[in-house]
Amino acid sequence: MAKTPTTAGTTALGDAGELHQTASSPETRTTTNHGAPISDNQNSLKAGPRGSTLLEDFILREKIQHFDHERIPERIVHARGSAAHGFFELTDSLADYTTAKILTEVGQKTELFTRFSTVAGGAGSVDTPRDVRGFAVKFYTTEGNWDLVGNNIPVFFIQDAIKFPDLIHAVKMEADKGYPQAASAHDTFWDFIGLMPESTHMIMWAMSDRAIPRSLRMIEGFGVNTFRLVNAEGVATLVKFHWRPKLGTQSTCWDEAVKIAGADPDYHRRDLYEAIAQGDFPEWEFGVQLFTQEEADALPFDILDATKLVPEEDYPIRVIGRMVLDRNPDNFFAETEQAAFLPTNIVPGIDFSEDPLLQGRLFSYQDTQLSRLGTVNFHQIPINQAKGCPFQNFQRDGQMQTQVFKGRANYEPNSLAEAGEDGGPREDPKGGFRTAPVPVEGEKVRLRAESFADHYSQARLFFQSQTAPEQAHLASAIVFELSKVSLPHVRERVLSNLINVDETLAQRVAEGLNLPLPKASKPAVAPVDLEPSPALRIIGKYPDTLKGRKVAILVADGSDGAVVAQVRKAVEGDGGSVFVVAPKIGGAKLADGSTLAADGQLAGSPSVLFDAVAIILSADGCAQLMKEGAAVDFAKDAFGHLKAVGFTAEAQPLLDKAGVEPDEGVIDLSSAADAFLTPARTRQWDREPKVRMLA
Ligand code: HDE
Repeated sequence: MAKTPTTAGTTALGDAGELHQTASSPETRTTTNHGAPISDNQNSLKAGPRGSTLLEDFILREKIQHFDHERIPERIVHARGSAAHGFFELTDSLADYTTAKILTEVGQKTELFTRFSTVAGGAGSVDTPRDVRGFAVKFYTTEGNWDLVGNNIPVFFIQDAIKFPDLIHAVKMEADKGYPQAASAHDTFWDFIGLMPESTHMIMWAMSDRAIPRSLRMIEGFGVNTFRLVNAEGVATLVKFHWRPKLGTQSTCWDEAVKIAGADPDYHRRDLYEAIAQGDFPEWEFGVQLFTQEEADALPFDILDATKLVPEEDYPIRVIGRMVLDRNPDNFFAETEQAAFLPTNIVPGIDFSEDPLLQGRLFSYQDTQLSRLGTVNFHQIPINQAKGCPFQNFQRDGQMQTQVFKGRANYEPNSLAEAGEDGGPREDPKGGFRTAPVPVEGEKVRLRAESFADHYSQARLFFQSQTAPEQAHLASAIVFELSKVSLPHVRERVLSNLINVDETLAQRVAEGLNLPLPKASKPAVAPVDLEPSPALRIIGKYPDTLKGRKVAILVADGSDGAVVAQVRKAVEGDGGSVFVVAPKIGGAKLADGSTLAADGQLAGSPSVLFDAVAIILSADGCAQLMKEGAAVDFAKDAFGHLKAVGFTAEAQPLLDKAGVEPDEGVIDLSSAADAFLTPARTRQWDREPKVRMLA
């Protein structure tokens, strides 16, 4: 509809000031990217009030053009991620082993930026698929940036970088179909895995509960590849890096993770952001396993093989520091998206190993940033800049150069200083990065060392080290994944390989698929039994508090406020947080006539989002909620996902309808509210056989 022009260039509707705020001073006004002030950010320039729009409108063109180019290519792997700023504090010096200041100056706090990610899904995929989690830390040290680009699983699928593109092509959505997104449960992934026995150990981890974490605050981190530390005498020590979460390693149930994907696709991102925003800062211990070359040579596998781990029981982790994440990014794109992690970002005193997976990584990350961030100058983006120290050299120009260099010294050697000019930076033979003098020998060959040939012993070690429920979850996960595989020969090959891991596991998976067990495949090296490693379990290692855990209290009109207050006090007293769920967001009218505001509406706050639930209802409230599917599911899922369910006696009919049966995790809240805390701190593993048929 035509609008009446009021002044030239504006209309009654668009007249700045009528419908929106305008600038009150030059400091607050909107400008173009080149600084010209904008008078009207609501209307394009037209030939008359009803158009056409004029090509002359540089403000419109600049704004639309910038928008058109807002997206950059997403990471080819690890596209979906969430990050935070924080610091590292050294508590124990490794001065005997390294000159790196970050590992020798006790008490020193180093700024860092940590990005967690899933691997297979795109940037817009969900947070809770079954997947490995990336755990990438950029330390802004005083000797340059050190990036420890790790995962939440200590081993990897392949031994040589040359297989990486194949692995990733196989796991990503299938090339012809464009699905499945963020899922390994499909033909091409399992086809590759079946043909690549070296991946079997990692498959054990990826099918375990570690691949469906409860929170990014509750995952372990591993450098995976072996590195070296180099001391002042030039002596090198082999090292593996570890992160251990203060909140313990905690996971979801598989069917719960699937439901969370729908209920809150940003479940992990939100959890991390909110925890930090509330001052509940996630924290990890940092530890190392150290080996001399002789010790490494004596191990029954090759320390350069990234499909192997060194059991903690044999080489304990020495905790030397801590990481605290205490600040959310201000801008997701500028920081989290543009962060470029590079295993080649290393500092004097730390060095690489010859691990052929790591060697390929040393090329890949630098290279991929060029297509993703578009220029060799990506190190100048604020999040990537070396903040702990100056950076200077004679590299010049390139797209998006932001540094304005002075003088003419842009080459080396130069003698300009002799003429009183600035001659620029120089190499530092003493303090500069030096590669450890590791001997190398041999002919040029495309071969895999024989010491890499045992693909099954550690897969067996992992499976046999798990508790019974964890073994059942692992077997069921493989059944789930192979049930999504449509090619019978692919399923069969995986089963043949699994026999080499553990015959009972293969048998359970075969039964879960209702398929006969084929003959075992022939391993390159016969697997051996190793001493079980309890450190590889998760169950039994939950911390003994509600710290980091979230309890939902379901209320409706007529609920007893005193019981709500009691539960809140107990939960918060134990370090947990409370989230009130009510049928309506405005809250519920309690028995005493007061209104309790809700944190979430029932339909949008299913129990899968919480660690335990307290269902506090009056008889009337219960009668109403019996007719609400979301309420029945709330109780049913909490029970099914092995959570503590606290309830008032009046809520019993809802529990009956939901199939909640009495057990040690189902607590009448009229008993001491504290009785609810013990089961709320963990999951009720004993309940599982009642609610789920596991392989
Ligand atoms: Fe990566 N990996 N990777 N990777 N990786 C990338 O680099 C690659 C591997 C890991 O939050 C890419 O900047 C090769 C192991 C993390 O931004 C790319 C090989 C481990 C992240 C790349 C591996 C990792 C990446 C894609 C086999 C655990 C996300 C975007 C030799 C130790 C970092 C990017 C972030 C990202 C290559 C194997 C961890 C393509 C070639 C093993 C946490 O360069």
